[in-house]
Amino acid sequence: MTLLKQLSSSATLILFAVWSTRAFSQEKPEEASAERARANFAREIVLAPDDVRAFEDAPNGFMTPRADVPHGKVEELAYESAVTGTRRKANVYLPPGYSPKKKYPVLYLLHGIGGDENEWLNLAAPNVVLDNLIADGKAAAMIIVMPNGRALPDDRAIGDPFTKEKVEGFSKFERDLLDHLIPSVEAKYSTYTDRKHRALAGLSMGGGQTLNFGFNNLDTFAWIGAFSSAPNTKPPAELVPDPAAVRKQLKLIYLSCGNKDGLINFSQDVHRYLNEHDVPHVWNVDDYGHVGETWASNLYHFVQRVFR
Ligand code: FER
Repeated sequence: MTLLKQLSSSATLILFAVWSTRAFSQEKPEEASAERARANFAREIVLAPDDVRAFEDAPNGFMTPRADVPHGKVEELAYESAVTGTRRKANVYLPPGYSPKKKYPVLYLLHGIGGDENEWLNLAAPNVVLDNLIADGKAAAMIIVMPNGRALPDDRAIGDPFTKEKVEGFSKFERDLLDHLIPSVEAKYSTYTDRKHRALAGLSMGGGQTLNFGFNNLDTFAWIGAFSSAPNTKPPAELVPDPAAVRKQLKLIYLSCGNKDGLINFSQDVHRYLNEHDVPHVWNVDDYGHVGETWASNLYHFVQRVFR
C-alpha cells in the first residue's frame, strides 16, 4: 500500500487545519506521527512564478528494458554496522560490462519513509533507466547503491512508519552511511574514493536525508539530488550555514518536487534560501503529487548530470 493510501484510510481532518497553519520548520522525530504527516500533506500549496519545470517529464519508455542494449546487474551487498549492531543489506547496481580493472563513481540512492532497499527498484527501476541512458551515451557508467536508510536493528518496512524510533532511524543513518556502508562499498567494488566521484540522492525522507547529510559532509559528496523532500529536512540556514563553501564545493544541487505535493514547502524553502545566497542549483517543479512518477522522472534527469 502506498504511503498516501495508508494515510487517507483514516480520517482526522480537524488536525489538518490546526497543523497546516503552524509555521514551517523541521519536524523532530518525536513530533512525527501519521496525523502530522496527513497535516503536512494537506498544507496549502502556494506556487511562486519560478516554481516551474526545468525539464520535461522523462520520455516514454525511459524505464522499459530494451533488448538492443547491454544490461548491468543488481546484486545484494551485506555489511556490518556498528550503528545498528547488525549485518545490513543494500542493493547494488553494477553497470553493463562492470570490470574490476576500471574504476567507477558511486551514487547512493535513498528511499522514502515506508520503503527499504527495494523501494527504488520497485518505483523506478534505476538499473533499467541507467542501462538505457548509458547505451545512449547520456549517463556515465556508475554504480548505484540502494541501502536501507532506517538505521535500526529492526529496519523492516512494516507497521506504522511514523513512530519516533523509526523516524530517528533515518537520522542515525548518517553515521551508518559514512562509517560503514561507504567503506564496505569501496572495499568490495572497484570505485573512485574521492568526493567528486560520490553522489547522494533520495526521495522524500531520503531527500531530507540527502540534504541533511550532503550539506553536512561536503568532503564526502560533490553531487546531491533531493526529490520531494520530507519534513525531516533541516531548516535552510541550518542546512547551509556557509553558502560560500557549498558554492565552491558542490558540483550539483538538484531539487525537485511536484506542484501537487503538500510537502513542496520544504523544498521551496531550500530553493529560495539558495537563491538568496547565490548558490546555483537545479529547481524542477513538475506536475505530480507525492508519487513514484516524479521520482522516476527526476532520477532520469539527475543521473544525466552527475559525474560529467
Ligand atoms: C511527515 C510527512 C511525510 C513526515 C515524513 C514524511 C517525519 C515522509 C514521507 C515519505 O518519505 O514519503 O510528517 O514526518
